[in-house]
Amino acid sequence: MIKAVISGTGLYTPPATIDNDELVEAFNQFVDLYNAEHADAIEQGEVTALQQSSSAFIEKASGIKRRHVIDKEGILDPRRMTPHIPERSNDERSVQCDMAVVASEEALARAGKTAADVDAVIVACSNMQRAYPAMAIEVQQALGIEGFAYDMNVACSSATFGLQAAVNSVENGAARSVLVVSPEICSGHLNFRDRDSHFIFGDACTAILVEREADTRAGQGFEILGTSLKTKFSNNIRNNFGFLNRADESGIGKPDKLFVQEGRKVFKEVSPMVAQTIQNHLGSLGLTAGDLRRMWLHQANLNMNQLIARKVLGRDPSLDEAPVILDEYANTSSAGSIIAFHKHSDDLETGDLGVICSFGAGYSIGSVVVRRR
Ligand code: CO8
Repeated sequence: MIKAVISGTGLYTPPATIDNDELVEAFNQFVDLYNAEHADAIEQGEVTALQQSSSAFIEKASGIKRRHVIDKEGILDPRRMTPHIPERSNDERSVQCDMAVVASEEALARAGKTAADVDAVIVACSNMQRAYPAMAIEVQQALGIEGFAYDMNVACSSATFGLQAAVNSVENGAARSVLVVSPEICSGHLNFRDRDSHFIFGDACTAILVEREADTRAGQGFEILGTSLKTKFSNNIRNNFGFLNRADESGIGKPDKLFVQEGRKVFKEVSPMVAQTIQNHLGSLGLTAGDLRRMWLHQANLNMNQLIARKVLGRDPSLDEAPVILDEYANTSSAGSIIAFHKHSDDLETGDLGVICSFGAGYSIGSVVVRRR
């Protein structure tokens, strides 16, 4: 039987950062402008005054300290509050493709492979910057890969669902190796005017190379012991942006065409589902939580990750057991758990077990159990 391994990972981190104080300062300037512009309506009770944001709340509620973004100026302009990412001509590479190429080249280099060794590309992320042609086919062309490519979107769980698709393709012989790339431009679909969520997301791109074990060096990378996916429909994380928006003008400009969520409900409903999914997955592989050396969890909220790890392990996790990158990156949707894996896996020793687990809109949960070779 063909076995699949993760032989290399890559990461593109946009150079621009916004810390909480900068973000809050811009938000509060926007609030002052808004409240001044609507002063009469607010006084007459027709409009609700907006409230200021606070860095202390953001760090306490989420653990986020800063985020990397494609464009800083547009987000921090209180009259704009949206990244400025100029459209490119059809003859130029798209922004997502540029990010994907950098992350993929690092994954290939770390695996010691070239484009000629790869048969497929999956671009798996929350938002594609266009409907078609598939972003993955553009990335395939940019990297010079033969074979096939396709896009998939399962929100924050896109990368782990993409990993399962890659494992399937490798193990059933459809491809020798597959690149799973997650170019997340979360700032493009974040409402920076919404106090409840303006701090949540950042931008980044990850890439993972999944190969046949037989094509890799002994001791290289991670054996994939199994993947387990779970979905359950929920409206608590939703984005109604889509191609039918133009067919009903009454919806244009409504906030639901960007990311919206019931954060508290998500926290309460998703955390136990994730812990259960990981435990069930380990059980199906004949393993227990005590066998785990590390958990690379989706990076949305620090308190949520600590709760999930506590439920799985039966005690508080150490930072070494459940590493955190969301303080630096915020929530980068599907890239988050892979960034944690990319940055915190080189120190594992042969035989060490870990789980990559993402969770988010859908609801969707993806668990991937790996063993250091
Ligand atoms: N500053 C100051 N005070 C604030 C702020 C703020 N910015 N925001 C809210 N408050 C206030 C509230 O008004 C409230 O006040 P009061 O108690 O008087 O009513 C108080 O603070 C508490 O508010 P919340 O109950 O909302 O705060 P929580 O403690 O629940 O924290 C979180 C909010 C951080 C959002 C938390 O609920 C959370 O992280 N939940 C989980 C969210 C999650 O994991 N979501 C996953 C989404 S990711 C995904 O799948 C998306 C994929 C698509 C990506 C697309 C990119 C855009």
